[in-house]
Amino acid sequence: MKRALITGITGQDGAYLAEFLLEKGYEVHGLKRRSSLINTQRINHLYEEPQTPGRRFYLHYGDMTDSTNLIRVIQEVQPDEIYNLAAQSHVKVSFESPEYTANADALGTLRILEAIRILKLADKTRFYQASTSELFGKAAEVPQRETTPFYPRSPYAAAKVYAYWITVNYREAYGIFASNGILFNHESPIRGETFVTRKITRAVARIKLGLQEKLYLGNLDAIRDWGYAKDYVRAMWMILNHSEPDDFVIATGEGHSVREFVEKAFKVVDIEIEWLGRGVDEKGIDAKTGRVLVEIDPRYFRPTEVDILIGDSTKARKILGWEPTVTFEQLVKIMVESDLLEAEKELILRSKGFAFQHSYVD
Ligand code: NDP
Ligand code: GDR
Repeated sequence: MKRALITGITGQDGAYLAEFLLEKGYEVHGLKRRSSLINTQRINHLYEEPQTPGRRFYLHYGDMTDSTNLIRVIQEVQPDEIYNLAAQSHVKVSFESPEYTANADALGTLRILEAIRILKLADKTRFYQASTSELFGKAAEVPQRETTPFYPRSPYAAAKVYAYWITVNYREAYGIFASNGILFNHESPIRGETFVTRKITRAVARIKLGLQEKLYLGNLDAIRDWGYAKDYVRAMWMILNHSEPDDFVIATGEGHSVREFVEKAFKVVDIEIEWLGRGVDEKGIDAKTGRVLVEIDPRYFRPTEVDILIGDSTKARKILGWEPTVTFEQLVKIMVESDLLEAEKELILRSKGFAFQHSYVD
């Protein structure tokens, strides 16, 4: 039985990857940081009692900023594969917490690679690094491929550039099977609520059911290549189980603006959006009623923006045989429908007189 260690197991990708590896018969270990509130919502369905015979799912307390803890967990687990998904992953937040982002995202990656080296696991343990299309930033070409030069545009992206190169360096210097998956944006019903896709689908569902008035957004012109997270965790496994360590772009090859995402999401609930005005005065109105549903709030603008990311994943398609299975339209529909169910739950709670605590989503 293969043993995998996933850092960031409580996040979107960590949860889907854990499910995927358990289905493949792996023993799965996850690194979870201590939190004052429960942070395992995405993986609670995978939990096994410690007494369960043939148990294959384990969690370990840990943090990417704590070397000794990482060394101890890796020593205990002796993993065949490490998927390094833990990160302060929000681009806008990285401008507020640049030093922490560098510590967790850049040095955190180094700490794991060093642990593999110190524990003499270089011949046993394969290492996957969660690299990102944000490496390309203000890219010199569209679409972006493995050979496109990096031009990071945020503290997050700069930290991930370090993580990318230290992964390549440990592969070349110490012969570790270490690979980068350069993944473009990927989304799902369990995407964090402050990323733009989930913020939109959640708001559309709540507006449709009368729980919310408006959606405030930043730059509507940004173009992203949005895929489905389950397709992307499969790519991570394919990258680590290839015969050679290598770096791969994973993307759908299709770009859409934030504005288009908004239109498509409202369409799922039969609302046609019309746009009026320009720049910060732009508004999205319900074409039938004239009600303003979308407004711009400059607080969501970034000091430096990434205008257009569209990936060319020809290399992964040819060498790994990876293909995405979910289209942009399907993705938007999957997310809106799931958020409609969440909004319905909220309505039921309210109708029964339970004061519903609105969660802080900014
Ligand atoms: P999430 O933000 O959903 O999850 C991040 C995970 O990292 C969470 O489990 C979080 O724990 C954990 N984490 C954060 N800081 C630390 C720390 N200091 N120590 C230990 N754990 C920590 O991200 P995604 O699942 O979307 O992304 C997974 C990885 O892939 C990230 O590295 C991200 O940067 C990268 N990536 C994501 C893309 C995407 O479109 N989703 C695209 C390309 C790359 P907690 O739950 O406690 O907060
Ligand atoms: P991104 O994702 O920065 O691409 O990073 P995000 O969804 O945060 O932003 C995408 C684009 O939408 C614009 N935008 C807004 N973004 C947010 N979050 N909130 C808003 O209100 C809003 N309005 C407009 C942004 O300016 C941006 O252009 C994600 C993360 O998962 C990273 O960890 C990962 O590496 C990259 O994707 C690939």
